Amino acid sequence: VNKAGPPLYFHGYRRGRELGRGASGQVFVCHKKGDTSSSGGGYAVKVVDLRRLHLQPNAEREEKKLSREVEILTRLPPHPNIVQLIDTFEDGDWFLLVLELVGGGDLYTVLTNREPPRLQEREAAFVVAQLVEGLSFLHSQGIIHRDMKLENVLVANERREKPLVFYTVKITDFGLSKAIGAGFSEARSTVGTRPYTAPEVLREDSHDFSSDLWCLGVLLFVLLAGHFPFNKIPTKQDELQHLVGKLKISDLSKSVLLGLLQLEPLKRLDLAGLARHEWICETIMEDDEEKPKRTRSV
Ligand code: PIT
Repeated sequence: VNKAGPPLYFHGYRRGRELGRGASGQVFVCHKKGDTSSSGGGYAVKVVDLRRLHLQPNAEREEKKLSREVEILTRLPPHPNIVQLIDTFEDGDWFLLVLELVGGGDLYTVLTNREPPRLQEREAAFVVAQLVEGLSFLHSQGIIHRDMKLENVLVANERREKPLVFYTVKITDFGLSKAIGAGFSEARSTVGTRPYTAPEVLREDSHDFSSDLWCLGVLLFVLLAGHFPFNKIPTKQDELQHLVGKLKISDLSKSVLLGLLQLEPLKRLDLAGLARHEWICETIMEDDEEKPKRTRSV
């Protein structure tokens, strides 16, 4: 299928080196033709092979996912911790999403290139603080990401040799995201007539939002431990307590992890709680030599 590969040139862009590939497509660096700025500028382009997509047994679902992702990204105002969509094109058998270039690779790769494969607690706190910013913005826009994982957190490559405290991180891949509320075609249907609707049905939205925080808990566990907490979600909260308890990390880090890895969504730490948690506040406020210039533009 499409032996020639994705187009080298499209709508005034030239495709460059491959940045990565996922289930939904390949991502390349790309440049605007005639853009002579030598400042290392450029874009990323995600190319989706439409012929392959249409041949899949679940083609209809895949198409819907793609159009949902494009709809969400198109409507989302820019935010420093979200990868921005620049433009979309259809070119023959290819669908192209031109995105903001985030050149430092994803967190999964960053982690696997480390020995041992984990972050210092301080680095993790800076990463999570930015993910809280990004997720708070998404949730305020009625978007649940639903696929928060290391692969979907990109790192800006400002200074490779520095600890991660110096980098901006950005959330990407809205292929599984859900939009709730006004204006979206996938608006959640609350069944029933308002004054009669049961509280648990009304609460459903906040349950959904809190699922992003569970994922964030798993992500943070991997960042700090260097391995996944479990293959299958434990059935008892005690088991999670034990998994976190045996890590060689500070008590503050453990308390954040346990706050996020709550089986019961209503007991789970929320974004506001996380943002004002001592683990984040204290770390970010610490005034030492390593403190990055938070004001630097991205
Ligand atoms: C990079 C650098 C960059 C953007 C991306 C990856 C984008 C990844 C991506 C975007 C999607 C998606 C899956 C992956 O569904 O600047 O290494 O919209």
